[in-house]
Amino acid sequence: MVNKFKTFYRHIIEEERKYPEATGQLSDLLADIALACKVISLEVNRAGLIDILGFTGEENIQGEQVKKLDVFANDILTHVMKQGGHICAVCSEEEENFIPIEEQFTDNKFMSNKYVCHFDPLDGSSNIEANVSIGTIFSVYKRISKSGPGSLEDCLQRGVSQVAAGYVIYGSSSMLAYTTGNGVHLFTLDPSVGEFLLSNENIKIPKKSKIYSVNEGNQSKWSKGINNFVSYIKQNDKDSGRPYSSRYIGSLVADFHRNLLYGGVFLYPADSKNTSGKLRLMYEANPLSFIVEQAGGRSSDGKQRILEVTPENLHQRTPLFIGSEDDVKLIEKFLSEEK
Ligand code: AHM
Ligand code: MG
Repeated sequence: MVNKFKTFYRHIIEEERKYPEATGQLSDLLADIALACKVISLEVNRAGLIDILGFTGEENIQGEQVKKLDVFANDILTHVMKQGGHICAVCSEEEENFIPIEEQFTDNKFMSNKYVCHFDPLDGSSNIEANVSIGTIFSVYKRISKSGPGSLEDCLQRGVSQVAAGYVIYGSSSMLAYTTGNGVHLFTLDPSVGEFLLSNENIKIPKKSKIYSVNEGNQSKWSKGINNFVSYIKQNDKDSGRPYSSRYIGSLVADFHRNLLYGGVFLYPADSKNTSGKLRLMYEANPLSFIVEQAGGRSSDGKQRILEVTPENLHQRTPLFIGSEDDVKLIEKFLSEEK
C-alpha cells in the first residue's frame, strides 16, 4: 500500500539519498523533465480537440516533416532545461546542433551546470494523427569540461557514461520509466493529481520471449543473417517456443515498452537502403539500451554493445537489436554466421 502512493519525485529523492555525496541536482533535473513531460502529455491528449495537428511545413534535419506537437515538445523541454540551471547543454533530435547553456546565479547562489541532456522530444510522431502511443525519450550525462557552457565533447559521450535515462509513453495512460543505474522503475500519471505515481519498481524483462517487432516491409533489403533469423523464429517448434508472434506499432517507445513488460525483441537492422539503420544512437538507442540492461535485457548493434559505441556525431544512426537477452543473443549468432 505504501509503495502504491509514492510520487516520482519522492522516489528519485530516496534513490539519491543512498549516495551521501549527491547534491540533489540530478533529482531536480529529473523532476524538471517529468514536469515538461506532464505538459506534453496534456497537449498530446488535447491534440484531437484543438487545431494543433498537421505539418508546420518545416523539415527537421533528418529531412522528415515536423509536426506541431514535435515543435511544442522540443520547445518545452528546452525551455525547462534552460530554466533549471543544472545543465550545460541540451541536445535534441529536432535540433541540428547542441544548445550550449551558461551557468546561472539563482537567489544569489551559483548553480553548477554539471549535466548534459539528450532528448527525442516526441518519438513516433508519424502516428500522432492516428491516436497511437508516442513518447519522449531522455538521457543525462555528467559534463566532461570543467565550467562554462557545454562543448561537443560533453555531448558526444558513450552510452555507458549515462547517469540517468528514461522515457514517457503517451498512451491510454501516460507512464514514465527511468533508471539511474539502480534498476528500472515505472510510474503512471494520475491526471487528477498531476503526479507520476509509482506503479512498478525494479522491472525485469523476461530472459526469453515469444514476440518480435520489426518492420517486415523492409525484408527484401535485409542482410542474409536478419532474413535467416526472422525465418527461423517463424518456424513451428514447440520445444523452442516457436513460432514467435509479430507485434509492430512503428512507434519505438510503444514497441519497447510492451516488450519490456511482456518480453520481446525489437529489431531495426541496417539494410541495403539505410546502411547504418534508421534509429539514432544518442537520442533513441543509448537511453533505451541503458534501461533494457538495467532490466536484465540486452542491446546490440549486431557487432557490439550499443552502450560501448563511441559516437562521432550527434545524429548518427545505428542498427538496433534490443530486448530479451536470449533473443538478442540469437540475432547476434545469426549475424555472426552470415559471413
Ligand atoms: P521518429 O518519430 O523520431 O522519426 O522515430 C523513428 C520511428 C520510431 O519510433 C519507430 O521505431 C521507427 O521510426 C519506425 O520506422 P518505420 O516506419 O521505418 O518502421
Ligand atoms: Mg525518434
